Amino acid sequence: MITLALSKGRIFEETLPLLAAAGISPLEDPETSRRLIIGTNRADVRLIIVRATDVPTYVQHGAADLGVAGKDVLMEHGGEGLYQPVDLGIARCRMMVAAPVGFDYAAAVRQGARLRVATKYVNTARLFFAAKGVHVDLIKLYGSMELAPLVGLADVIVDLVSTGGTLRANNLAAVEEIAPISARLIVNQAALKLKHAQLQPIIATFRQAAGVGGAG
Ligand code: PRT
Ligand code: MG
Repeated sequence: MITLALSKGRIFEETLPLLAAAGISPLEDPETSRRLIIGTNRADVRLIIVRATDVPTYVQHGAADLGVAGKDVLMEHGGEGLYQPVDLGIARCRMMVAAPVGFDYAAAVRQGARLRVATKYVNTARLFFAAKGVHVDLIKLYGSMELAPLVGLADVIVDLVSTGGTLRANNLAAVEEIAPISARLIVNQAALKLKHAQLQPIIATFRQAAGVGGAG
């Protein structure tokens, strides 16, 4: 049995064409089904539906052989025990530092000001600002980071930006890019050896399908 960990929403939707290319189609839609284990047309392949941030954990411990996870999630997790063979080029966005319109971020950095940073990506933010030599107080949030600077909880946020609509709607602006983000195929390192014959064709098909899509 091969187990693939996916999260609902954009990761699931954008992985469907890649699964189709590998001849795999889910028997249920996770958006409407309450099942967390979903069978496929292939008796030897099943999907498990977990939170986006939990995908690397399931794969790292071998509870799933494969998974699809955002680069943001992987940077924060650390990627330990994971093989990352393919940049799938899906669920693209950018990880950015954003601040209220009018906040002089460059001046604050130049003057060595201590910045209050609200984010769910505390590990990534810590490394990023440490490398710049900027002193930060990190404030861990689990969602709606955009609110924090508006009510005085933080000076800036570290969050994902796609269209920029959410920042604009909250009178915030991106001030620095941390990394371009896309989703990666991740594989448990032990499974890659033990189930090589079963996993290799799926990995190869995902690589090819991602390439055909102009990404990867
Ligand atoms: O939503 P939930 O709390 O259940 O979990 P999640 O947010 O971890 O999952 P999901 O499905 O929202 O995101 C899964 C993955 O999609 C992330 O890990 C990213 O790799 C990727 N991705 C791509 C995004 C975005 N684009 C994105 N725009 N994830 C989140 N966003 C959010 C962003 O955080 C911000 O709140 O969308 C908002 C900004 O979008 P724009 O278009 O207004 O700029
Ligand atoms: Mg989300």
